[in-house]
Amino acid sequence: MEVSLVNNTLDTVVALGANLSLRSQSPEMTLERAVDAMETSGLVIRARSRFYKTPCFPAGSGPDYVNAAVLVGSELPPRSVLDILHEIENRFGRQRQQRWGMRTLDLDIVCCGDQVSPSLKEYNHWRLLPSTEQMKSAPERLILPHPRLQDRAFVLVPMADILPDWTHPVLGQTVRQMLDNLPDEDISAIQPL
Ligand code: PH2
Ligand code: MG
Ligand code: MG
Repeated sequence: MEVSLVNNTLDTVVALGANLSLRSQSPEMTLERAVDAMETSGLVIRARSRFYKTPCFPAGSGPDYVNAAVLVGSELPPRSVLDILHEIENRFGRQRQQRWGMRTLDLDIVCCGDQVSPSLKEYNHWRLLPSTEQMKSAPERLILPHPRLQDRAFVLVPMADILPDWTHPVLGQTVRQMLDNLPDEDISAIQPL
């Protein structure tokens, strides 16, 4: 499902991921229910990607993920959307322990139109952080766009289902162009369920 409105400041893209069952509920079912919960919480789901099976990043660090992306229309600022997402993560058994640890549900804001937040300087700090430092420190504030968006096929492939022509406000590339920059094997590893 593609939508024509791109880079509207109220268009928030949320990436969904899960790689642990929640009691007897599969990651796939958790994502279905999480989308329902987002709607019940007042977020309008304007488009939804397919669900994909994706190898865990970093490689070998856990079971495969199920990943998806949704386009949320909301009058709320991204910080308020994030509060709703965290509340849903908590309801779905999410425990925040380890950076990049396994999770029953992860809901991340990928971008909000062409907002760069909290500032270009802080965004660039996190985007350019060496990968060794990325393991050790995580931003306390919401950084937009998501600093690793351009590196992650498991975010870009689902996003290409819903907003292929969204242009990254700092890198100046569309979702399709960012995907073209990734190694073929990263992309072919992302399989629709
Ligand atoms: N999320 C992570 C860490 N690793 N790997 C995949 N395939 N998909 C994810 O959503 C993911 C991950 C931390 O949020
Ligand atoms: Mg997260
Ligand atoms: Mg995440």
